Amino acid sequence: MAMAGSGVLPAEVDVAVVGAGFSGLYMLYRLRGLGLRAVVFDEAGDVGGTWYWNRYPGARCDVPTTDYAYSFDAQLEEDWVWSEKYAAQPEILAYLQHVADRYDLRRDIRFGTRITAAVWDEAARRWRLRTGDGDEVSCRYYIMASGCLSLPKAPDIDGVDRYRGEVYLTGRWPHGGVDFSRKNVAVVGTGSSGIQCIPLIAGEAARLTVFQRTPNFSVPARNGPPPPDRVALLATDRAGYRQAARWSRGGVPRELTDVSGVTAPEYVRRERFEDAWQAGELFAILGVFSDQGVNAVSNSRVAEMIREKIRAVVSDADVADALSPTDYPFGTKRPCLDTSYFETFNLPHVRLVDLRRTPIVAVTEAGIDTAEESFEFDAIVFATGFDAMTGPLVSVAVTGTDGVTLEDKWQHGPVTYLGLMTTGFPNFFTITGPQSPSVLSNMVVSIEQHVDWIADCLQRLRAENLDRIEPTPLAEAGWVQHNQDCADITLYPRANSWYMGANVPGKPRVFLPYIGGVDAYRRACDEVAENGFMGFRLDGPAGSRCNDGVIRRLQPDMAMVLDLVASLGLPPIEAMSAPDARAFSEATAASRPPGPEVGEIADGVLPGPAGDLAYRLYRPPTRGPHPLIAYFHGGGWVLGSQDSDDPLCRDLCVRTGSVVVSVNYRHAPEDRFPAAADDAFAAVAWIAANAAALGGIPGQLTVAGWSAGGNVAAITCQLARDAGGPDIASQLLLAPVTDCDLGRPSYASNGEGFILTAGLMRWFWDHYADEADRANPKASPLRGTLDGLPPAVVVTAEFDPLRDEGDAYAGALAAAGVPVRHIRARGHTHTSLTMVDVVISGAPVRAEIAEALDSLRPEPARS
Ligand code: N01
Repeated sequence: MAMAGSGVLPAEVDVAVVGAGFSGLYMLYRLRGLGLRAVVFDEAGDVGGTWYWNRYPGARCDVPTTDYAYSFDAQLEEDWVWSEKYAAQPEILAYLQHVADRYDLRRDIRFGTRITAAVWDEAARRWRLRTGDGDEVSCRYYIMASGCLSLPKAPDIDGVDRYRGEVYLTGRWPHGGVDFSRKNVAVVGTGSSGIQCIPLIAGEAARLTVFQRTPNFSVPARNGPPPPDRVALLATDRAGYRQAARWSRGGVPRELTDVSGVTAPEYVRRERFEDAWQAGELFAILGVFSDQGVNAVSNSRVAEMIREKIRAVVSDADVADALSPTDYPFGTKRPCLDTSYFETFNLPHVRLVDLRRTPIVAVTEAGIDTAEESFEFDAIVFATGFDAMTGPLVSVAVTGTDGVTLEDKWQHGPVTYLGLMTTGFPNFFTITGPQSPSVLSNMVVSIEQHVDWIADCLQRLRAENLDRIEPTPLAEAGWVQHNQDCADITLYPRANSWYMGANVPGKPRVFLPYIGGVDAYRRACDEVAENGFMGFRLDGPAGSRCNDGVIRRLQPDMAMVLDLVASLGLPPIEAMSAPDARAFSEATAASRPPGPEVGEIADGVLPGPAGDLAYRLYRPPTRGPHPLIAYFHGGGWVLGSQDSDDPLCRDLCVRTGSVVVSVNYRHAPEDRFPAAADDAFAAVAWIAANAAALGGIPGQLTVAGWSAGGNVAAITCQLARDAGGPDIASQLLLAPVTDCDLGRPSYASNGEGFILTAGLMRWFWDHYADEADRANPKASPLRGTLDGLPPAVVVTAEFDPLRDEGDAYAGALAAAGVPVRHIRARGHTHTSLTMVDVVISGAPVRAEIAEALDSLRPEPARS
């Protein structure tokens, strides 16, 4: 057989690797270091991977070369000097060839060899691989280092085979280059490949026609010498710089901003944008504002400033318009770095055809027919992209345990643990696989992290006399969920991008990479390994073991908030006096986002049993009358006011279309049990009696509250039932205090580290009620009689110490025959749902709450 490696292909090796690009080369280097027998296969004629195939004019990296290089060998770094900030393809290929030579890697690489099939042999605990030449090799471990963007998408246009002129695919460019001079050329596609090659082809061709289906955001690369500041940093502290990259969000050290694109003044927004524009770096333009990836308003501000730049460059206003993306948020399709891309469209021999206005009908023998015109060309360049991330993996017929193929298993989208392995395919690893940061990061940093993790794993298995590793279904399902949670809080799923699989007809629409960040991802992988390879089943001669579990269960934005809170090292509230605790909670509330706009906000007072009670009324922007919600704030009967849950009340008002009346009540320790409950009951009676005057629909009153407010809301419903009024249509209890027993399991599992602690709850109870009073249903509504209560929406949060008592209340209500919608907020904490526009993952839960409340209303009142 044809081999670039030396000797005959061995029948058995320890490890087989597919791909000889950045991943495969470093993997081979590490495997050799472990003394494992390894063989690498690559279809290409030499090393390089992406940089072997993508030889089109203008092909360059889009992460600066100071960062886009291996870091495993400081001497290699010292010895290799990049000529440019963004090196061109020949230089990157030369670098990888140099690496192959330097470590004598080629002798274990079979070039021109494609692996077509891989079958797991459970009896032998080995993979059996078949090459395109029909050879077979068996290996203990099988590693796909096949890249994320290595399988070009076939141009899905009618008649492509009919065309008689020259056809080029950017991802499979001829080695000798192409001479476009004096030719009439078409380029189809305006992704990164199109945007890089279009200016160069325009510089050579007699005529160039660009067929654009979706305009792309692009930023001038400002290529030149490698950035001197970073070169200097590397010279003084290379190790520190690389370590910072490994623990950065995207694999390039960068200071993250906390400037919001929503609240920052315009001059600050422009200044920050202009700096990023001048920097000519993807991570700079993707990080102008802290919230541009998750907030549509913030994002639209960056997008509009880029469109202004396009309009300033492109002289024909219609062409500028067509080149300006408007129908997806900035960054949600991979933005590009360019050199004179938009300027190219000012050249007289370059024409843009906007396929949105005149779609391609077919490729003909002579050129391309659109709905309006027939074009003839000497050459067509397809820059039409790739079957990204999953394509290269499922293009090999990989068959795991029980005869299931990877393609079958992933028919609805990739299912992995850490983007490294997948259940049912033991000893099979993917480097930068789907559900790992990969394409959203500096690839080289992510590649090194994966290779190191896999190498360390194989070393541990050998040391422990184990030889089989496979993720558990539980761990895998948890990781898939976590990936989706991370993507769901961003704007990314809104775009038809290759990140979503949307560029390949028939491919499932699933967000493919992990968007939680290189740093967070590395932490998760490290924790898994440190916890006895949590979520993996390990087997071998030494026996079998499994520390099963889910590595990330918190909602990712809530986890970030908790990390931030922990980093501040704040004193515990329970160590403060009540006045200090109130001042502290008011100060922290002052810096939060305000919540949505409502129609009207008005303050007032209503009569309470021991004097006036202040309230704040929120009216929807729509015409009334509206349903009414009497709302009671949280704060453990000690803290808070009609002001404290402002963002939540606005959100409730807008989502439910209700007038919300948020009532303050007397607080402990000044006014102890049962002052809060008595005030709440009196307030509800007054609101019900004044429903029409408040703009509410009489008979449509919901009593609601969060935390201690949920406690007094629940009690009010019991008191109203016993007193024969006021008439309450429904109750909404958000993470309510329902019982004085602090011994439930959720107090133990969630009592520390989730903002509301067990210690703080004790402090609240101590301030509010004597021991003797706590079991009274007016303090612990769970101990009251529950039949005949209004229909309830009860919301409990997975990581709340109060979860179990909330669950118990929902269960007891249902058992008493009360209609209940119990919403379990997965991955959330006690405070999550109140953190409007901070914990974005709380929004769908609040939407569900609004829908649940609506479903409890009588038919005619439903929205
Ligand atoms: O591919 P793409 P790419 N008719 O999928 C269009 C990396 N990369 O090779 O958007 C008409 O982005 C398609 O239109 P639409 C980088 O991560 C990096 O350019 O689907 N048009 C789109 O305009 C990048 O994101 C560098 O509506 C059709 C284009 O073709 C990724 O690789 C350089 C069509 C494809 O764009 C992929 O980039 C190059 C059809 N039937 C690539 N089908 C660096 O700078 C597709 N299109 C390092």
